[in-house]
Amino acid sequence: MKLYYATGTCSLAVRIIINEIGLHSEYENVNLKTKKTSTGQDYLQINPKGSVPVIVTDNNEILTENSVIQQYLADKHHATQLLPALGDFKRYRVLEWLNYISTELHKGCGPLFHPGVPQELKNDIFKPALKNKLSYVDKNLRHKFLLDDDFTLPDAYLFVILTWLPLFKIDIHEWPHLSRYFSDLLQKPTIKKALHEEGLNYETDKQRV
Ligand SMILES: N[C@@H](CCC(=O)N[C@@H](CS)C(=O)NCC(=O)O)C(=O)O
Repeated sequence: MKLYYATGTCSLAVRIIINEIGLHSEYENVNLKTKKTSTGQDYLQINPKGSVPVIVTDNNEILTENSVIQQYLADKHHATQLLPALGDFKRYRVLEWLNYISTELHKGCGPLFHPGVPQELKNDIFKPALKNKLSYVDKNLRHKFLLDDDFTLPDAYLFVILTWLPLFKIDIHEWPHLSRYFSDLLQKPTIKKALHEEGLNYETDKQRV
């Protein structure tokens, strides 16, 4: 299997899931600006959408879309601790969060990353909208992870989004539960491994805002 990724982007969530399941994978970095991979391939030939993550399965299938890749990996490897089996209602709670994080939180960050969006619009519209959604998550984070004491697929995805907040000058300490959750996740061995593999270090709170 191979993961096409870009450092610190949402593809990091797939890497965390690969580590959680204990899979062996190759990794190839993608330059999202030039759409060239680190071995010089034209990335648009691999994924015409131009985005990461992409996996190439052992059967040479190319699979795109973060949430779907995560589901595929968990199902294929029977990682029911990350995504409960069909028929278990908790599966749909996990998918409910996964979808929320993908469509509301992740895509809510899009305009804040976009250099063409005027700062005023970012400050007046997009930042408050994202903060409202973070408040919603914070209110629901009464336990260790999103779904009680079990680390599941959306926790990996949420973790990655939380690493982006300093880029938007959003201070995670506004939300006590989210802040505690993020600090705990930074200590999780599979996340530490993923960060190390991508040469990232979000260790100290002081660096973050
Ligand atoms: N619909 C895709 C979107 C993934 C996405 O937004 N990836 C970003 C990195 S976090 C990206 O590759 N952006 C560059 C681009 O789309 O050209 C998914 O859910 O996997």
